Parts: sequence; C-alpha cells; structure tokens
Amino acid sequence: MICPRSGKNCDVLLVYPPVMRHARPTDPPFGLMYLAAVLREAGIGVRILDLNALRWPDEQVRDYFREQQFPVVGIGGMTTVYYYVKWLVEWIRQCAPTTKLIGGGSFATPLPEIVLTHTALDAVCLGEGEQTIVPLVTALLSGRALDDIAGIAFRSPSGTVVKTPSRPLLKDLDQLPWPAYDLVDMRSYLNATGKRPSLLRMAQRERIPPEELSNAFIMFSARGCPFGCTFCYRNFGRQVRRHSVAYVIDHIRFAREQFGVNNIAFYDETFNSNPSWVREFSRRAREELPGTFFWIGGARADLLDDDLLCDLKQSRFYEVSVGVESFDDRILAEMGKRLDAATLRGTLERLLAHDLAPSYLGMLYGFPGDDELSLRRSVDEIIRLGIPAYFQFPLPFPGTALFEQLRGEGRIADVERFMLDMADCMTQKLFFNISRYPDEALLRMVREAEEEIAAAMARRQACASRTAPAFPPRRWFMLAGSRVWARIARRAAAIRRLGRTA
Ligand code: B12
Ligand code: SF4
Repeated sequence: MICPRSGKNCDVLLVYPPVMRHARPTDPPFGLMYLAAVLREAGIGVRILDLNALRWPDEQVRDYFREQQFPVVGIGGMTTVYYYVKWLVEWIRQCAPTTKLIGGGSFATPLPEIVLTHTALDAVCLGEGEQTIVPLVTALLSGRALDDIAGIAFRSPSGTVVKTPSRPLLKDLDQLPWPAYDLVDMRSYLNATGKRPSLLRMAQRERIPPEELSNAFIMFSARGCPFGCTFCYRNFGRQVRRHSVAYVIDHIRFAREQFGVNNIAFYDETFNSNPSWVREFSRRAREELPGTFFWIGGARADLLDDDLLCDLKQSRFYEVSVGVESFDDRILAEMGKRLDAATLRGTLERLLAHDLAPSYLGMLYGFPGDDELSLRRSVDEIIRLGIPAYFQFPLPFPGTALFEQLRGEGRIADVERFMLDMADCMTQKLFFNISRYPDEALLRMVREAEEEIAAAMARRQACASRTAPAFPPRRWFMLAGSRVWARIARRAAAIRRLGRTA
C-alpha cells in the first residue's frame, strides 16, 4: 500500500475507533501517535486512520477496508471500544485474510486471553507499546515467529493463547519522539477542546483579550501513578517515570510554534507526584514560556502546599484538578485512595483561595460501604466549598482491583459479555450496581444529591450576580451559562433517564 502523502510504502495502518459517539471528539489518540512516531523513526511506513475524528458511518469504514489493504493493521483504545474493535477486525479479516491484526491499549492489556479468544486479532501488545511495536511489526512483516518478542500475547497456530515474558518499561521517557501530530487532524481536535472558565478569569485579570487565548493543547509529562485506587486502571503501572523539565519545555515550545497554542493541559495521572520537579518546571516555564497558560488535569491533593500553589499561580497555572471521589473517610479508605477528607477539604480551600480550584469535582457514589451518611457528607462538603460536582457510579473496568474482586465473587461471570456491554459507555450509562441499595434507590439518591447541589449552586450564583461588580466577576457569575453547567445539566438528565428505565 503506497501512502498518498509521502509516496512511500505504508506497512502499518494504526486505527483509532470512535470514542463517545454522542459528543465531539476532543482528545487525539496519543497512544497511536507515539507508536507511529517510533515506527517512522525505525523506517517503517505508517498511517493513522483516526475514526474518532472522522466519525465515518460503518458502511464507509467497510468500504475503506474493502478497497485498501495493509500488511499490518493495529488498533488501540479503551475497553469502551472493545465492541468496535471486535466488529472491525472481523470485517478486515474477511476482506484481507493475510493482513496481520494487532491490538493494544486498555481494551487489550488487562485481559489478553479473552480478547484473543473472541476476536480475529493475531496478537496484542501488553501495556506500554513504544519498545514493542517495532520488533512486533518487523516479525509480522517478515513472517517470523512471535515467541521471542517480550510484552505481547498472541494466538499460536494451534489456537492457544501464548503470553511472552513482560517487557521492562521504558527507563528514559525523553527517548520518545514527539507524537506524530502530522498523522491526525490536530486542527479539528484543537477546535474542540475549548477554554475553561478559570482560564478566562485569569486572562480577564491580566487584561488579555479571550481571542488571544488558544484552546487547550493536551500533553503528558509523566507516566504511571504510585497509588492504588481500586476503581482505577493504571495503564503504565505504579512506578512514576518523568520526562525531564527540558524535554517538556521543548515540547511546549514546539507546540507553540507549530500550532500557535498558548494553553497547555497536562493529562498526567499525577502531575505533582514529584513537587520539586513541578517547582523546577514552574520556574523555567515562567522564564522561558512567557504568555503560556497551564491546566493540571490530575493532581494529588496531599502534595499541594501553599508555596507550591503560589509558584504555580505566578507561572500562569489557571486550574488544578484533584481527584476527590468522596468526602467520607471510610469510603476513601475502602477505595484505597490513601487520602482523608480533611486533607481534601484543606487542599480545595487552598485552591479556592488561590483561584486555582477545579471547575467541578468528580465524585463516586455506590461503593459497597456507601450509605446515606457518606452521601450526606459529600453533598454537604460540596455545597460548603461551592464547587460544582457530578456523581458517577464506580465501574469495575478490567484491570482494576474492583474488577478482580467482583470477578472473584462471581458477579462478572461472562467477562466478554461484560466488555461488550461497556460499548461507548460513560460510567453513568453502564450501571453496574455494587452498592447495598437496589438500583432504583441508588439512582434516586444520586439524582436527589445532584439536584440539591445544583439548587445550592444556583442560589449562590444568583446571590453573586446580585452583588458581583462587573470586573472582576465572581466565580459563580463566571460559571453562569458556561459549559460546566451545561455538562452538569446533561449528566443530571442522563441519570434521570436511567432512573426512569431502571
Ligand atoms: C484522554 C483520556 C480520555 C479521553 C479519550 C481518549 C481519546 N484519545 O479519545 C476522554 C476524556 C474522552 C476519556 C473518556 C473516558 N475514559 Co479515559 N482516559 C484518558 C487518559 C487520561 C489519557 C489517554 C492517553 O492518551 N494516554 C496516553 C497514551 C500514550 O497511552 P495509551 O493510550 O495507553 O497508549 C499506550 C499503550 O496503551 C499502548 N497502545 C495503545 N494502543 C495501542 C495499539 C497497538 C496496536 C499497540 C501495539 C499498542 C497500543 O501503547 C501506547 C504507548 O505506550 C487515560 C489515562 C492515561 N493517563 O492514560 C484515561 C483512561 C484511558 N480512561 C479511562 C476511562 C475509564 C474512561 C471513561 C470510561 C471514564 C468515564 N468517566 O466514563 C470514559 C470513556 C468514554 C467512552 N464512551 O469511551 C480508563 C480506561 C480503563 C479501561 N480499562 O479501559 C483510563 C486508563 C483512566 C483510568 N486510569 O482509569 N478518556
Ligand atoms: S485515581 Fe488517581 S491517584 Fe488513584 S490510582 Fe488512579 S491515577 Fe492514581
């Protein structure tokens, strides 16, 4: 297959399935973009078919693979796209029986036996893919056996699933090339990410017109998380590996020049696992990246003291999201969060004081230990802090401790069915009740909690708009009519619908 752009042979097609088909695509397929960059460095021709950005109807996808054939097709994604991967690889197998089909990402890594038994995939990569993809593709292209390739599982000629020894994680993340931005439609992603109210507030204070702010450009500074929350799947394990500060600064410089962006969103699992790294980054960003704004998508609450927040603020960080989940100590312990409610409360108060607080809090309700009291504690604290919040139900994703527990108890008997049922689901839609309450009661409790919070926020907002001067506007005034409110309303409606059908 010749690539129309480069005119070179295209040995590998990497496919990203559509995610959240009901919404606009906002997140580029970074996993595949890193893999493509590594393959290119090794001289292997590669393209990305980003069906998430393209949103082709199924018939168009079928036609594409009927007309074009590739020696190797690799597909990646979350468990929520497993249904799509299964459909697609069956179709490709029919159209192109000799194409080698490989998978990777969080749909494939936790349960390779299930995936290889129930789909037409030839092999899957387990975990981090950059060191595995080149030897794997090279072996497939030359027809060599896969036994000596570490970090994969494959179906042997006799049909059994073979798992090879695991591959050590990449030691030095700075060896990674920039993701292959040129192989996806970055403009469409950038048009979709938007600007958070917290950024607009900061810009207003600094008298920067909103049109001078770019939408958020997503980036990673580290891989791995040392903590072990039972509901969370750590696709890069528990050992944290960080890029050097210099690498991240260079990467941002590149993004600024290439895409004209000045608003960086860090999507790391825990951006602040090493506070001295954060300090160093913050200092250098202040000096070397003037006019750039930063948002931290995931931070640990126990590693954010006042000094650090002052530092971040000075370097134009405009929002720090922390994982909250619950304000009940018993439930925080049950989910393995290794944080208590007082720490969370204290950090959120500090974040509010520095105007760095998250636009909304993500809460989980419905663990076996959850009861009326734990919900009341969470609702009261959310209202007291005055930060909007939404609730999700804990969902046992494959690879999590919660999944293993429920599987062990026999509550997830047909694992493949369970994965198929996750089709394109947000956790609100796939409602897997592990709580002590019947479905209807649990749904009602969460609906009422969200309504109570929304009513309290609306009262606050009305009060703020009566008293707020035109400039600078108060927090709730800024949030009025914002995307955050629209999102909360949509979530509440989804839960109400669930309540009616449960
Ligand atoms: C951005 C993101 C999203 C984006 C979508 C991502 C996208 N590109 O479209 C949004 C915000 C929409 C999202 C939504 C959800 N997400 Co999300 N998300 C992430 C996040 C933060 C980053 C993903 C990423 O780009 N990682 C960086 C790249 C480099 O890593 P990677 O994708 O894993 O790729 C590497 C390997 O896996 C492997 N690999 C990947 N693909 C392939 C393919 C081949 C062929 C090979 C060989 C190797 C390979 O090599 C890559 C390089 O090392 C991760 C957490 C994280 N830090 O990774 C969670 C994560 C992927 N999300 C998760 C979850 C649970 C969800 C939701 C269900 C949450 C919810 N609230 O409902 C929804 C699902 C919505 C839906 N209907 O599908 C889980 C996945 C669990 C699972 N078992 O699938 C994760 C791991 C978070 C967590 N810790 O629990 N998410
Ligand atoms: S929820 Fe956050 S802190 Fe907990 S294991 Fe996942 S990434 Fe780490």
